[in-house]
Amino acid sequence: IQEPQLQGQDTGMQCEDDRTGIGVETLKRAFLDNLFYVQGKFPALATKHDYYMALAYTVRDRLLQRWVNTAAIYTQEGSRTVAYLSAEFLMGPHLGNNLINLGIYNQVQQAMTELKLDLKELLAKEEEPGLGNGGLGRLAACYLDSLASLEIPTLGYGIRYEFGIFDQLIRNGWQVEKTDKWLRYGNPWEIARPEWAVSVKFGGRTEAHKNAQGRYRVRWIPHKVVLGIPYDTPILGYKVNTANTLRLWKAEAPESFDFEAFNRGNYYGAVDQKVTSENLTKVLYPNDETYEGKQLRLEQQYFFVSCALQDMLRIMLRQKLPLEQFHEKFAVQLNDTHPAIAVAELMRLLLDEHEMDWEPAWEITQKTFGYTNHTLLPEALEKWSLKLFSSLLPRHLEIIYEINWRFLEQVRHKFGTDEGRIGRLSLIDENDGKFVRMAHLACVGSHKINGVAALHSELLQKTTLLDFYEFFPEKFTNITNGVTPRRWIVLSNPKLTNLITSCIGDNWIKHLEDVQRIETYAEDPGFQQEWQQIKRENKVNVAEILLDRTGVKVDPDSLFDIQVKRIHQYKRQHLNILHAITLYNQIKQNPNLDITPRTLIFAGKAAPGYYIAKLIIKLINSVAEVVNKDRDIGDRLKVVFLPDYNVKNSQPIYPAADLSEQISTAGKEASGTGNMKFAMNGALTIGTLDGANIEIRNAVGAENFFLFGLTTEDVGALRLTGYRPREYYEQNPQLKQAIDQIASGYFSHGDRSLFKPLVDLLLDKDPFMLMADYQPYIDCQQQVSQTYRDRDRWLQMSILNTARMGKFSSDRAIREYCQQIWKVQPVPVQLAAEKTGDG
Ligand code: GL5
Repeated sequence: IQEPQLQGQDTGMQCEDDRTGIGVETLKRAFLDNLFYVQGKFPALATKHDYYMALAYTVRDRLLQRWVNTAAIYTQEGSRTVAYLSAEFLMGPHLGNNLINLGIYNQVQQAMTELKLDLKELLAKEEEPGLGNGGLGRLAACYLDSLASLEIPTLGYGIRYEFGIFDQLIRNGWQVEKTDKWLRYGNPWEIARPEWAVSVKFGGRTEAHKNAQGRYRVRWIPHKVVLGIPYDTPILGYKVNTANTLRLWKAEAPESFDFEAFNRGNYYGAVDQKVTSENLTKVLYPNDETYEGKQLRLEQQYFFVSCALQDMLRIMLRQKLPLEQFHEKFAVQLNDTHPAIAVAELMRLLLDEHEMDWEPAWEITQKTFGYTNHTLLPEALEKWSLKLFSSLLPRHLEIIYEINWRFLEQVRHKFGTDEGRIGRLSLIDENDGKFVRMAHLACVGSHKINGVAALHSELLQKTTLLDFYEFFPEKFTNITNGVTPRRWIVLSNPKLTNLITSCIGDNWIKHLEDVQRIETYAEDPGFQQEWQQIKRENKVNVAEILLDRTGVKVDPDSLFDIQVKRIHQYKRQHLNILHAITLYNQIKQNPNLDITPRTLIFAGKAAPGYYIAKLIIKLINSVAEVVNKDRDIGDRLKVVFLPDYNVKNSQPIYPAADLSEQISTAGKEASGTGNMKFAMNGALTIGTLDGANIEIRNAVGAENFFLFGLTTEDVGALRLTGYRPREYYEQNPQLKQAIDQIASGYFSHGDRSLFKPLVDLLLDKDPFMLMADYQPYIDCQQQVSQTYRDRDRWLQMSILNTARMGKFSSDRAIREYCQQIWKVQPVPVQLAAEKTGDG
């Protein structure tokens, strides 16, 4: 791995400090020292996990110098800061990433080898913080990496869930969920900051009172108070000294022991409050893009938002900045509506706690927030019943009513009394019961609203947020998602990294547009040969993983056709499986068929309560069971489901793909980010015109992308004219055969009832139009198979995909957020040693 040379470091062995030095001898010494003094072990007794911990602390020591310097400079300069509010941060393992960003991967590898340890094995010991469900949480993590790498002062604010996303086991083909106890053996990357704890109120009532100046004010008398304790993790940028902070909040009881209850002899009652308070941050809700109107979830959202805003106010006061400058000090981004209550909370803090008047408080609030929408799916639109909302946040409801009243007055002023429009725009939904609409609160309370890909932003303006777009079009913009090339190329695909760097140098790691320069080698036989060799080695690696975790042996020379993401009907893993069944039937009907051998790899979690998604997992495994053991099929087709998809398990997958499946129903996938990770690593995409696929296709060239299927307009038109899925089934013998086999128990040991709900859904309603897209998909897959046989053509396409993915770096996305929304500038960090010029 090519490594950055960090400034301000003495790499000579003699005078290196054990906590900052990066020479191999120093690293070894520091590592053994940490093994002894932190883990309390010596080599003869140490486990692999002890070694991992010792290494993690050794790396953390090297981060701390930068972290402390960064904080000092931000404090000293009172820098304008991005506060990224997100209910999810899916960070993935820290160790490998920190080694890359510190630029010490090779030295550490050597140090471990000299100590007869294998760095890869130690990296595998890290329990990843799975504090997110999927794309939205991982996007937040990529953005933190880019913000630090671009030297933008940033605080990430979220929740320190004690249990993150569940671990997935596959038992008899079904998903089984297991609690994710990621904190079990301790977390070396975080530092608790109990001195910055804050109190968060819930429930109770409000009352009016007069302040010292005789002015009317509101006081909130809560029913309960919970303490928020911040836990900080350093986020180091690549090739820079900037180390920003991810600040996650844990809930605790203010007084963890009730002496009154204890003295009454009620021991259990005495600890009760502690238990209920700590429940608040116990577990991440495992639903992706579906909200559940649960009280605990609203409590989580309000809890971390209130902690974050109080923390920002504390920082302002410490820096002696007047609160009128809140929006100048902080640009606060709402990652979806999960933190949207922040709009009402900032108003409350400014009005009630800091006695500001409504107008200035509202101006500050609107100038502070930006809102990113991440999905158009109606089931994801958060709304809270007034009953629940008022019982938990009575003061916020009053504030929301006031915001709404003033807002609707402006609407009337602009559009006249159009009651339909007013009803649609209102922050309160009165259609079927009464609810607070969180997306509306976010729109009204922010100065910018963005979607996450061009199509998605366009659809937001034309459909879900049309009325808001008509009212304040100037607030709307698009920022297409991106992913960090540090984790998703450099760390995941070291061989490809070395090949690219050997040709064009390593500037591309910070400026991914530069990777375009490998285009000149796209037809170079020597380069193609190396490209192919690397892909093959990456596939051999995944073949070993699959054998180890599933017992299925796959051929690394077959076409690796991969779909990894959350299991959702709209993502259409079941369309992919219909293709698998079709290939299977083709071979069975013609056993000598000369087809391009394929390995279909699936991975992904289903929300525990999402029955159809779980049935799709069962179907994939059931088809796999039949296909993989059929002697007629041999190595021509294999189907594998890799259990427990998470960041760690995904890292080897992207580099091993020949084909990336991005086959959602057009108009449903807001952006997608897996699509970007695959293409950057040289996979070709088979995909619909959905989300960022459209922009990826434009970037890599239509001739290097396998396009099929209905467009968003087609989907809408078909729905309007009356969609009859059963007709496609009746008119297409291949499709009919595949569906009939599923229905007849061919893949379920004769059980006809097992997949009936899925079959009925497809034939009667087919909400995601698999039946309509089936034949175009099969035809397109046929084209994929043919192209794969033309080795040179395929390699050229693969190289061009990587070469043209520059736009999809999260660095580009973050630059756009900085310029268009946050108006924030880089603040470079120098280490103290650099400033004084001595060591
Ligand atoms: C999502 C969208 O579904 C993805 O298309 C998008 O790439 C991602 C990040 O913007 O956001 N919305 C969402 O709630 N999850 C997503 O992955 O979980």
